[in-house]
Amino acid sequence: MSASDDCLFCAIAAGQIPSETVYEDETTYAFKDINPKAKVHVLIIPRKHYANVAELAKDDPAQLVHMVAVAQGIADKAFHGEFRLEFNTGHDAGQSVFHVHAHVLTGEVLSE
Ligand code: D5M
Repeated sequence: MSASDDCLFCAIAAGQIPSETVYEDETTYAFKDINPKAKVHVLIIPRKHYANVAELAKDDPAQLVHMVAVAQGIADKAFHGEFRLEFNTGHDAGQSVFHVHAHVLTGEVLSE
């Protein structure tokens, strides 16, 4: 799937819109969520555009596996390796940006 010209997270991954980088490599970009729900709240995205995690899993499962490894690395540094990983999938599930992103919540003991 090609990048969408009006996709916020494509623009962030391309450096066209500023963000606070946490991790990056050739395929993957991670940055601080603008509205943190935990002491450490990072979004991990593939540089390639996929609308949601189901599309990503179908088209490039290795990229999804890599994103889990990136989440683990962030949590290893921030909070003895423990973290919550969320993919809101669809408007009615709370997805507001339609470029797949993993929410990594860590850095503190999480309730629920
Ligand atoms: O999550 C979308 C998330 O994206 C939400 O937690 C806010 C975050 N967001 C939106 N714009 C920005 C920018 N510009 N920088 C950093 N974080 C941002 P969803 O699961 O789609 O509701």
